Amino acid sequence: MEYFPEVKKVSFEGKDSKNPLTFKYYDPDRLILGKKMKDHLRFAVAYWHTLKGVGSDMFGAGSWKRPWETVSDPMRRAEETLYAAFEFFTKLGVDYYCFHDRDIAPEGQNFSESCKNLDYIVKVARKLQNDSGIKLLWGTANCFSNPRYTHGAGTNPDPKVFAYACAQVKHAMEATQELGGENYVFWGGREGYETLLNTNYALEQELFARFLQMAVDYKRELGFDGTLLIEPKPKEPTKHQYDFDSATVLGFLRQYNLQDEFKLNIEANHATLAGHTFQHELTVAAAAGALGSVDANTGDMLLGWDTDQFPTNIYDAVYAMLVIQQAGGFTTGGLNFDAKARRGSVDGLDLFYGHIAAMDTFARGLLIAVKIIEDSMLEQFIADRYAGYNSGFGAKVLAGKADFRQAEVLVTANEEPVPASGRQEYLENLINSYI
Ligand code: XUL
Ligand code: CO
Repeated sequence: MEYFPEVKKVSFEGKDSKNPLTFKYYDPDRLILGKKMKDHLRFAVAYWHTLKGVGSDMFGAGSWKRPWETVSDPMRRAEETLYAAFEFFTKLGVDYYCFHDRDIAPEGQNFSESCKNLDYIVKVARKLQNDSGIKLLWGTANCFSNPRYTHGAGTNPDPKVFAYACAQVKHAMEATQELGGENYVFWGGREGYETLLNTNYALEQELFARFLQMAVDYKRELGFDGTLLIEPKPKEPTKHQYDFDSATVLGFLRQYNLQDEFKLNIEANHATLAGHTFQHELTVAAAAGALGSVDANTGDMLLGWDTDQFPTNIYDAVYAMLVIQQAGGFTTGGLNFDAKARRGSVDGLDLFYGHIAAMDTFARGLLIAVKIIEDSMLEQFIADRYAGYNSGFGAKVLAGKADFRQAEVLVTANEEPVPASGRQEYLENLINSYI
C-alpha cells in the first residue's frame, strides 16, 4: 500500500519554486568544500515522532490516526509502520533514521517475547535498508515509558529494574549493530529524581556510572564500532535529570573515567530548557572534543517544556552549523529531527512540510556558516582578541610556565589595562550581512 500518494519525490527546485513539496535550499549532491551537502548534514528522521506520533498532549488524546496505525494485530502494525516509514524516508530523500526499540517493535508479554518481536522487525528493517540504501544513524532503548521504570532505569533503587534496563539495552545495542547503526544513544529518560527526600543521590550517580561502564564493556564484547552518545536534558520527565547539560555530563564522565567512551548528542530544545542556547551546548561539547551528534528541533521561547518543534529559525541553524563546521563536521553523527508536527497539523502531508522546512533551514545554515568561515572575518576577530596570549607573559601562561610572582612584576611595571571593545553589535551585524 502507498501511504503518501500525494508525494512523488521531494526534489531540489531552488528558492524561486512555488511548489511547497520541494527543497528551496537543500540540494543533496551540491558540493560544498569538496563534500556533498547531504554528507555534511546527514539528516535523519525520528521514528517515534514521525511514524508513532498521534498528536496527543497532557490535555487530550491523539488528534490523528495514521493509516498504518489502523492495522489491529500489533506485529502486523509494526511491520506496516516500517513500510510506511521507508516510503516516507525515500520520498523525502533522507539518508538516515533513528529509533527506540519500542518504536519499531511492540513490547511483548515478557522480556523474551519483546526480544523476539524486536528480532523479527529488525529482519524486516534490514531488508528495507538494503533495498533503499537508507541507513540507521542511531538506535536506543526506551527505558522510560513502561511503568517498571517509574523510579529510573540505570539509577533504579531496585536492582531487578536495573537488571531489566541492562538486558534491554543489551538487546537494543544488538539490534543497532545488526542494522549497521553508526551510533547508540543514551537519553536518561527517568534517570533523575522527583524529591531528594527519598533519593540517595550519591548512590544513584554511582549506579549510573556502573550502568554506562557495563554498556561500554558489552559494546566491546559485541564488536560494535559505532559511537556511544549521551543526550543531555535538564528536566522532564523528572524534576531534575542527572544528565542536566553538556557541562554536567562531561564532568560526570570525567569523574567516572568514562570520558573516552562517550560523546554527546545535543538537542536544541534541551539546551534552552537548561537555560542555555543551542550554540552554547554545542560549543561546550565541541570544546571537549565530544560533539557527537545533534537532535535538531526547537522549543518555544514562551513555553517551559519540551515542545520538540521542527527547527525553522535561520539564526539558530547558522550558529549551530558554525560550531559543527568549526569542529570539523560530523563523523558518525548527523542531524536527527527529534521533532513533531503540532497537534493541529493533523495531515500526513504535514510530516513532509515539517521536514522540508527543517532541512531547508539547516541547508541555509550550512551555506551561510561556510561563507562566514571562508571569509574568516569572524575567526580573525576572535584570533585578534586573544592575540596577547601568543607571546610574552600570555604565552607563558598557556605553556604552564607563568606564576603569580611574574604577574605581580608585570602589573607593577605596566600601566592600568584599558578594555578594548568587544564589538558585539558590529559582529551581530556582520553575521546579518551573510544571511
Ligand atoms: C526526549 C528525547 C528522546 C531522545 C531519545 O526528550 O529527546 O526522544 O532523543 O531517547
Ligand atoms: Co532527543
